[in-house]
Amino acid sequence: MFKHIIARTPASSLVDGLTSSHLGKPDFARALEQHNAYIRALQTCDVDITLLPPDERFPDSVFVEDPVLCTSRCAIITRPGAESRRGETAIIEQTIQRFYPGKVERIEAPGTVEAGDIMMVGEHFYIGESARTNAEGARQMIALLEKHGFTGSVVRLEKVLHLKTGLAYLEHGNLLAAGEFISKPEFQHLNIVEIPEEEAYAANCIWVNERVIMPAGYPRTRQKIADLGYRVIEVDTSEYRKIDGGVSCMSLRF
Ligand code: CIR
Repeated sequence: MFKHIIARTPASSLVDGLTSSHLGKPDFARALEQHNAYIRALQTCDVDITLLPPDERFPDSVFVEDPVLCTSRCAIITRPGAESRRGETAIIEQTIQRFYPGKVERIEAPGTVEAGDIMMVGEHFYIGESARTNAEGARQMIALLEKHGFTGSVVRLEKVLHLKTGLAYLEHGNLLAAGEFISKPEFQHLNIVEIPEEEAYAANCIWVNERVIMPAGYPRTRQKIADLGYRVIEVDTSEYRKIDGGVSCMSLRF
């Protein structure tokens, strides 16, 4: 079970967030409304929520998942691969120190890691080696996880931004997978729920205490998740999709 959520209100500079999509710029007013609805959805999940203030200097700082990995035993401050995002670690560190006194680790140069590339399955952490997380960052991350009694392994990704862009672990052995991840040998021991290509964006969901929060507008995925017995909560993330963000990116859950 998760007890804590950390999120950050988007800054209006969000409209200049990094993107690989051709969906146009986000509408800030809508993005703000969608963020409010996302927080309201989390409020129904038996967690306490820390909402950090916006920081205009960092357009992508609403995506708090990337600068820190929060586990049940330690927090690991990452070193984002995107240079414009590197300063996001400093603006969240004080909050993390409060939740993890004496248990904060960090990734050092030349390693880079964005925690959107990390998926927890029980005591094991899959680390995506991506355009943002390099081999040295993954190596350091695994060493730090092992120091705290966890295990880790590397998954190479070719097409998507982050590991969790195309994967979501919903506990109980259930793994949502899209595109390049459906056939990866390292996940075949799990119950792979295939997300159809036209709904690939919906592979990015979050499990929060037996609820699954997912993006609105993906009916086939919704049905598949509901068929597994979860309570499904849909939230509209259209403005975040325009800058490659989804429901997992907008919170830390621990
Ligand atoms: C970026 O490119 O870094 C942001 N525009 C999107 C980050 C999404 N984060 C995530 O998947 N964990």
